[in-house]
Amino acid sequence: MKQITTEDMRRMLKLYFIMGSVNCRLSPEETLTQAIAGGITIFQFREKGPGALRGNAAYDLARQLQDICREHGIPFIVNDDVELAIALDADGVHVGQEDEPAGSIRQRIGAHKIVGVSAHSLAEAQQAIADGADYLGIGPVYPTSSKDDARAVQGTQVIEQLRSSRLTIPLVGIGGITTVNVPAVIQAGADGVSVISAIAAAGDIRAAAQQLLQATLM
Ligand code: 3NM
Repeated sequence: MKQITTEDMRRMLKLYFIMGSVNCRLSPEETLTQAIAGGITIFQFREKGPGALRGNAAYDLARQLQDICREHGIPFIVNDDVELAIALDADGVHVGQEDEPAGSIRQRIGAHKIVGVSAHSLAEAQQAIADGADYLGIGPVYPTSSKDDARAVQGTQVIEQLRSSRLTIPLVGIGGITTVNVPAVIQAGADGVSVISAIAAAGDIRAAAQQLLQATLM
C-alpha cells in the first residue's frame, strides 16, 4: 500500500464514524454495517469507558469490525492501542495528547499507515504536524456526553484559527456534532466531521449517516 495522499485523506475524512461496544444501541456489527450503508467514509474502533471489552473480547470485536470495513473498502483506524493496530494490520491509529507521540507511532506502524492526532489548540496542531500526523481531530466543538475527560467546548474557533494560520492538514471537527451543526464545522474549514452518538445512538442509523453526509455537502 502506498502512503496516503493529502487529498485522499481529505476525502476519507468527510464522515468519520467512531464507536466501541458501549456506544451502540444495536450490536456493534449491525451498527457499523448500517452506518456504512448510510455513507460513512472512515471508521475508528474506540473501545473505551466503563463496561468496555478488554483482552481477547476486544480483539475479537475489533477483528469482526475490521472485516466489515474491509468488505466495503472503508479504512479501519484503531484508537490509542498501537499493539492492537499492529496485530490487526489496521489502516491506522488515532491518538490523543496524553498518548504516545505521533512520530514514535509512525515508526512502529510504518510510513504508509494513517496517523491521526487529537489537538485542541494551534500549538498542539503544529506539534502534531511536525511529528508527522496525517490528519487532526479538533474538539470538542460542541458539548459531548461521549467522552468523560473532554476538554472545554471551543466552538469552531480553533478550526478557524488553524486555517487562518495557513495549516492545510486534513482535519475533522469532533464533539457534539449533529446534522444541524455540520455546516458550521465545514464552513469553519474542517474537511469533515467525526461523530459517535449522532450515528451510534440514532433510531435509524443508516438514515442518520446519510443525513450527516448530506449536511457536509451543504
Ligand atoms: N473526542 P459525540 S470529543 C472521542 O474533543 C471524542 O477530542 C473528543 O462523541 C475531543 O459525537 C469525543 O457523541 C466524543 O459527541 C465525540
